Amino acid sequence: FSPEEATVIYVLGGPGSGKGTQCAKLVRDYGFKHLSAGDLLREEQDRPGSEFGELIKSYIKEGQIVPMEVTVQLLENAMRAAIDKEGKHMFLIDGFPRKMDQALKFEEAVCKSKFTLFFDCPEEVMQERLLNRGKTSGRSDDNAESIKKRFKTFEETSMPVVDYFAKEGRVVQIEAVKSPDEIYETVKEKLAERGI
Ligand code: UP5
Ligand code: MG
Repeated sequence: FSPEEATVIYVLGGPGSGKGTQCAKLVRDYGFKHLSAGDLLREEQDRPGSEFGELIKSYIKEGQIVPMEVTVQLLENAMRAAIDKEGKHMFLIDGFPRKMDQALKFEEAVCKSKFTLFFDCPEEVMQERLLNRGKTSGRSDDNAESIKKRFKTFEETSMPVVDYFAKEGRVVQIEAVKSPDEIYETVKEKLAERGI
């Protein structure tokens, strides 16, 4: 994708930090196309005839990162469809890239991001949110055992991506402990500072 074709903002943060919640507000007010890598993987997992269904299922339950070829392809297809069918050019890519190889591959082969919105939240807070959501979400990874694995993967594998972009001055960090509306006020201010 050329820069005229697509503006990409990555949305990162630990499991339960509120990425999806904040993205929904941004879609409402700014007209971004929201692409959650996790949602795309869950859809692919449930798609009849998918050759990746079983693989995705086991990776998600174990809190592991699905091999990047699968995720990058799903994202690329979804971006192409949004441009062609909806005329959308501004993308919030939520929960991706969460491993260094994905980050380098996507930036080189698909589209360079404008910056990363990073939601910073302590594990205790995220854990409480996820266990609470688990009562009704039906998500296979919203249980204490999977949550623990997701936190470990986030610290070991995904934080290096955030650190890498931060070194380049391309991270907008937001404290994500207060209420969704309070956090969103900060998000809007920080986006305005970046000319959005
Ligand atoms: N909530 C939200 N904000 C709140 C607030 N300020 N105060 C109080 N409550 C708040 O929120 C989580 C819950 O908290 C909700 O109930 C919400 O109401 C409440 P949400 O906005 O959904 O947080 P989010 O950060 O989006 O949490 P999510 O669970 O989606 O994060 P994950 O990053 O764990 O999940 P994702 O779907 O991105 O990935 C799932 C799995 O897919 C990964 O573990 C991995 O196995 C796989 N994956 C890959 O392999 N590769 C990828 O590139 C991406 C995913
Ligand atoms: Mg999410």
